[in-house]
Amino acid sequence: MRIDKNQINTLNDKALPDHRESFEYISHKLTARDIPVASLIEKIQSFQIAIPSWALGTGGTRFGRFPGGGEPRTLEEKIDDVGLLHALNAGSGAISLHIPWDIPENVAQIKAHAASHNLLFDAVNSNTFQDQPEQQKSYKFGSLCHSDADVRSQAVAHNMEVIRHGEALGSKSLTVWLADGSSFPGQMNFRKALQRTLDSLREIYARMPEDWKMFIEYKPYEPYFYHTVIQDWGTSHLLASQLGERAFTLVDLGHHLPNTNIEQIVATLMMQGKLGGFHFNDSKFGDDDLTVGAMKPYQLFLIFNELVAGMEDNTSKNPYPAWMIDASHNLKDPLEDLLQSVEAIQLAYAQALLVDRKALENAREDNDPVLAQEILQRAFRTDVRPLVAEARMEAGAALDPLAAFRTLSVRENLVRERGKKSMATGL
Ligand code: PSV
Ligand code: MN
Ligand code: MN
Repeated sequence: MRIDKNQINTLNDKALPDHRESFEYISHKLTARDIPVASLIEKIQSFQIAIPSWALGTGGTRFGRFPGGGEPRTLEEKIDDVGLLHALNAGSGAISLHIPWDIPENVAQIKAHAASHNLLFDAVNSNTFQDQPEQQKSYKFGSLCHSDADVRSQAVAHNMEVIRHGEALGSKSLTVWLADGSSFPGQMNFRKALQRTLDSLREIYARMPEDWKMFIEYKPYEPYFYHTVIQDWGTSHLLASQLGERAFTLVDLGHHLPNTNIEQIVATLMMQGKLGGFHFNDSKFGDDDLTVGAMKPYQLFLIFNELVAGMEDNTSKNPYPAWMIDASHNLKDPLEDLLQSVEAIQLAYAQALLVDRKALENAREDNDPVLAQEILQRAFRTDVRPLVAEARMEAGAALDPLAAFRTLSVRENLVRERGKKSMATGL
C-alpha cells in the first residue's frame, strides 16, 4: 500500500480550520516574544529520525509474542512501512538496517526502492549477540571480548561484512552494540574482556572506510546480569577516545539504571565532541523500549534542551548526531507506536528550541534556580503541537498522522496484502 498526496490533502482540508486557529494563536504568541516561527518550522522539518528495521514488527517479550498481522516479510516491505510513516509525518526519512536480519540481496533494487519513498540508509548495525545457523563459532560467551581469538576474528569479520553491505547502500556509519558480559561473579576477567574488546574494535575501526563513523552503544545489564563489558557512557567514551576521531558514543535512552541523569551525560559527551547518535525510546524500569515520551516527557525535553544547547554552541565540534528510534512493540500496532514516537521527539525538540537561552544563562550565572526552572518550564509547557503539525503539512504530510493512519485503514490494507499471519523477520 502507498499513501498518495491526494489522500493526505483531503484529510488535511477537513482538519484545516481547527488547525489554522491554533497555529495562529501560537504564532502570535511566539512572534510577540521575538521567536521567528518560520525558522522554527524549518528546523522541525529538517529533523529526520531513522526508523530501525526491527521495530516494524511485534517484538513480544520473552514470555510470548502476539503478532498483529500485516507485518513486513521482506526488506522491501520494511522499506515500504518506513515509506508509509514518512508519507504521513515527513519526519522519518531514513531506515536503519540490522545485519544479518536485513541482508540486501539486490542492492540496486533496494536502493531504488528506498529512493522511491525518499528514504536514506542510516547507520548499519552488527549482530554478534545471536548465533546464526551457518556460523562456525558460538557467541554464547561473548564476541569481540571472547577468550578464544577465533571467535573474536569471526565477530570482527561479521562487522566488516556489515560495513560492506552499508557501503553498497550508502550508509555512513556502523553501530556496535555488544551483549558481551557475564552473569556470575568470577566468570570473566573484567580487564581482559575490556582489553580484547578494545583490540577487536581497533581492527574494525582500522578497516572502516575513511568517511565512516563508528557508534558504540553501552548498556548496564541484559542479556547478562552481573557485568556488561561496555556498561556505561564512560566505558563507551573510553573506547571511542582510544579508537580515534571517528568513533563516538551512542546513547540509547533505555540503557541506564533508573534515575540516571541522562541529560548530563548528553552535555558531557557533547562537551567532548563525542556524542555520535541517539536511540530514542522510553522506560519505567530498564531497557523497556516503550513509546518515546510515554513515561517521562519532561526528561525527554531536558535531554533535548542539552542537545539544542550543544548544537547551538558547538565549540567542541560535535558532529551532527544520528537520530534513531529503538523500540519494541508488544501491545500497540508498531506503525502507530512509531508515529507517536516521532511526534514525541519532534515536540520535545520544538519545545527545547523555545528555551530562552540567554535568560537561562543569566539565571544560572546569578544562581537563581527559581528563574531557571521558570524559563525551562515555560518552554516545556508550551503547546507546540500546532507548530509541528504546520511543519508536517508544509512538507506535504498529514496534520494528524495517527488519525490519517486509522482513517486510511493502513493496517487493514497491510493485513489484506500480506496476510494475518505475516511476521517480520528479526527479533
Ligand atoms: C540492545 O538492547 C539494542 O538497544 C541495540 O541497539 C540493538 O542493536 C537493538 O537493541 C536491537 O537488538
Ligand atoms: Mn539501542
Ligand atoms: Mn536496547
